[in-house]
Order: sequence, then structure tokens, then C-alpha cells
Amino acid sequence: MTAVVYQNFIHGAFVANQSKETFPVVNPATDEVMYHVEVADEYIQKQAIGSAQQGFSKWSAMTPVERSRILNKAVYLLRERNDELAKVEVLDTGKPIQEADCVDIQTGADVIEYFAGLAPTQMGAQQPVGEDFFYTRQEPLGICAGIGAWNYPLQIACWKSGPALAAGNSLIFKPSEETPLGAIKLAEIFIEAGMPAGVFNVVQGAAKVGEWLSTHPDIEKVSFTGEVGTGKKVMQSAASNLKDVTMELGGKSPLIVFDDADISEAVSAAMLGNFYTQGEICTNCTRVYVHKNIYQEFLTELKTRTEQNIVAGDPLDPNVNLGALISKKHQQLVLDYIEQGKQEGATLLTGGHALKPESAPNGYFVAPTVFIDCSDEMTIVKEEIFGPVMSVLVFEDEDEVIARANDTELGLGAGVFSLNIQRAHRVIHQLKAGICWINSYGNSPAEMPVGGYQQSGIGRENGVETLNNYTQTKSVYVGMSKIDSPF
Ligand code: TXE
Repeated sequence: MTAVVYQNFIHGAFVANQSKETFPVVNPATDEVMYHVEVADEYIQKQAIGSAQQGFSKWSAMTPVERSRILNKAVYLLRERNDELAKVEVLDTGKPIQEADCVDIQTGADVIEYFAGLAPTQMGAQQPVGEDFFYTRQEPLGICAGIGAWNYPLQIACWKSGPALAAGNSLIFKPSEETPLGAIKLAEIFIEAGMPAGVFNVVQGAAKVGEWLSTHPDIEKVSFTGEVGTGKKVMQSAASNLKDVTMELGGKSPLIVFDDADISEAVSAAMLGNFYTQGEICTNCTRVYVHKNIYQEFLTELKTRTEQNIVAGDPLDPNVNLGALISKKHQQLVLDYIEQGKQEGATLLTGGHALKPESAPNGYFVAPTVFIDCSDEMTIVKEEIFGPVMSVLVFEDEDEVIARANDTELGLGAGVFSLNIQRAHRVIHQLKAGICWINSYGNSPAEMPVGGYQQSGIGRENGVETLNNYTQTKSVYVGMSKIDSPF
């Protein structure tokens, strides 16, 4: 079978690099190389910048309504091709088709649709100052860059292109080297929707290409999704020309279950927030604090449902709800954390080992794992694992659990389960986290701004404010009277 090679998508077409350098992309559920991708070498990088400049001048000259129409056409095409695109994400990420079919493309399309709707509403202001007056304009930034992680490849490309393009910018997007294809499909859809060439370019590669994007002097903003450590490197690179940055980074989020909570609902949230997308979700509530009065009941239901309701296997099988981790290396990293948890004295309630499902014997699977008898200073309780590993801790009173939940440098998500409405809001208002849920967990509608406190991020994605983050305010003062000059 001739090997498939994808090229960089520049100015509305696939463009060959000159270095001939490529990298392989592996299907995490079969451990087989599916295709290769050409790296964005210096030649491609130069093409991408020139193209993005042309794209920006055309796109920013259009009216917001004209941009909105094209974005909405792309939304229609994304939804029409939902199933085909979901399959692309399953093959690249190893996640179950039952997730990708209803989450990945839909949440991406919803965000582009949301910002397409907001674009024509963007306005400046005007204010009289004596006989004079001033007005403000929200102007696009110019060429922006997006750098994606590998857990929701197409969704991340949509969440970054939606606001950037709605505001009139052009965007050069680099997906993770683990999952290159979703962004290419989005680029093709944008062109089919009538978007001018150069408005959305896709460059491929790993850290080196990411570094180029983060330092290039013609790029005004970089929006990054990935690990905290990488985010810090991107920020350092962005300082070279004072780029604006959006940072969507990692987390180690707490879920606090009070003794008046609906226990089955709380177990559902804990399982969703640790095992959905095989635990590879940044907002996951991987520290589950359970009140001592309901601790045993909670654990009994959690163990039963984890052992009976989770089916690992070929992610293309619609009955499978636990997929393969992104790579052999990541699978080993998660298994190493599990070993560390055992060594530091935590007890396995269930799981704790690799899996070899019959329908996908070569995939990178880890069993859904729950540790109990955990203490706050354990490595598995402090560090992001980014796999199906839940740490359950017990607590007695409200002030204690708030202090423990806040004892972290991160601050992405947080959840509270309690039927006492005052307590639920009182507690959530004291937690240092940017994305919070009460008697729910994980939902992230386009209307809701999301982003981290502390080292979990800078800025927000989605929500009204994000459109403004892709524009800059110009004030124009108009003199209607003679200049009052002492000279
Ligand atoms: O991140 P990496 P991964 C986080 C999640 C986890 C991580 C997993 O919590 O920590 O992402 O994704 C590029 N300069 N989130 O492993 O390794 C690299 O090529 C510039 C949070 O992919 O940091 C890839 O494209 N770029 C999020 C991207 O950075 C560099 C939701 C991310 O790679 C680079 C999803 C460099 N020096 C995952 N080095 C949220 N908060 O919403 C690497 N890259």
C-alpha cells in the first residue's frame, strides 16, 4: 500500500516542503503507522507568513457580516460531515467513536457559530469631551498563531480559529504532531466555505515549528493549548516581540462531594471527570474529596460502576467507552504514576494496570484506575497524570476541604456536589479555579468563558470576552474647536 503523505496547507492548497522531512502518525488503538506528514521547514514557514499577510489584508477588509456568512457556511459543512470527521479524530487520538460522534465536531462547530454570530455585533464607543469628542474602534490584531494539543485536535482548531477569524485576523495553526489531520480537514472546509486563501493556514511539526510561531515578529498573538511547562516556553518565546498570549494549560482539579450530595450523581461526575476520553481532559476532576459520612457508600457505587460499565476496546466500536491513550510513551507515563501511587502508600480500589482488549490487542490502553487512602502530599494527588487515574480523598469539614483543594499552583477546574444551595455557592466562590461546576461536571458551552487561575492559564476561550481578546482598541480624538496652544 503506497504510504499517504500529508503536506502543509498554505494559501488554500497543499504545498510541498523542500527539506523532504516527514514524521509518521500512529493509530493509538492499533500501534500501526497510518500516514506521514511533511514538516513545515523554512521554505514552508516563509510561505505561511506571506500567505497569512495576504489573507489578513483581504479578510480584514471584509465586513463582519461577510466574514460571518463564510464562517456559518463552514459550520454547516462541519455538521454535515460530523461522522466522517469524528472517524478522523478517533484514528488520530484513540478516543471512542461514541464520544467523537457527539462531542468533538459539534463543540467545535458550536464555537465557530457563536463567534460568527458575535462578529457583526462588535462596536466601538463615542463620547463628547466638551466641544470635542472621541470614539473607539475594535481593530483586528493581524496574523495570529494557534498551537494545539492532541486530546481534542479539531475542536481546539475550531476554538482558536472561531474568535480569531470572526474578529478579522488571519491564523496560522499548528496541531500537535500526534494528531495532524483534524486541522487539515478544517482548513479544507474553510476554503470550500468561500474563505479567502491565507486566512487559515496549517503548518505541521513539533516543538521547533511551535517555537518558530511563538517567536516570529510578524505574528501578533499566540493562543496555546498544552502542558504548563510548554506554556511557559511559549510565553518566553512570545516575549521576543511582546505578543499577546492566551494559555490554556493543565490542571489537577478538585471535586468536593458533601454528605448531602446525590451520591449517584456525584459518582457520575467523578467517572466522567476521570475516565471520559480515557482521562485525557485538562479540566478533569482528578482529586475527588468525599465527606467521611458518605465515603463508604460513594466508594461502593464507584467501584461497581467502574468495573461493570466501562468497556475498553476498538474505539471504532460504538459500544466502547474507554479508548487508547495517545501514545506508548504516554501509556508508560501513566503506568509509572500508578506505580508511584502504590509505592507512596495509596490503595488501589480498582484498575492499576495496562489493558489488552481483544478487539484492540496492540493499543495503548490503561484500565480505569481508582486510588483510595490517598493523602494530599502524594505525587498522584499533586501532579497532572492525564490518564484514567482518580485519587479519592476523605474530608470532615468545609474549611478544611477548601484549604486542601486550594493547596495547588494550578487552578483550572473545580466541582462541588451538595443540595445545600448556599453551601455550594459559598464553597465554589472560595476555590481558586476558573471553570467551576455545581452538581455537574465538564460541560463547556460556547457561551461560557473557560480558562485557568494561577499556572493553569492566561486569558479565556469562548464567551463574549474572547472576541475582544482578538482585537485591539483604537481611540480617535476629534478636535471640533481651535487648539488651545501656549506656543
Ligand atoms: O501538550 P504539549 P500535549 C493540556 C493537558 C496536558 C497537555 C497534553 O492538561 O497537560 O495539554 O497535551 C507544541 N514551543 N491541555 O502533550 O506537549 C507541541 O508540538 C511551542 C490543556 O500536546 O505541551 C503541541 O502542538 N510549541 C487544555 C503543543 O505544543 C511547543 C486542554 C502542546 O504540546 C513547544 C487540552 C515549544 N517549545 C490539553 N513544545 C486546556 N487547558 O484547555 C511543544 N510544543
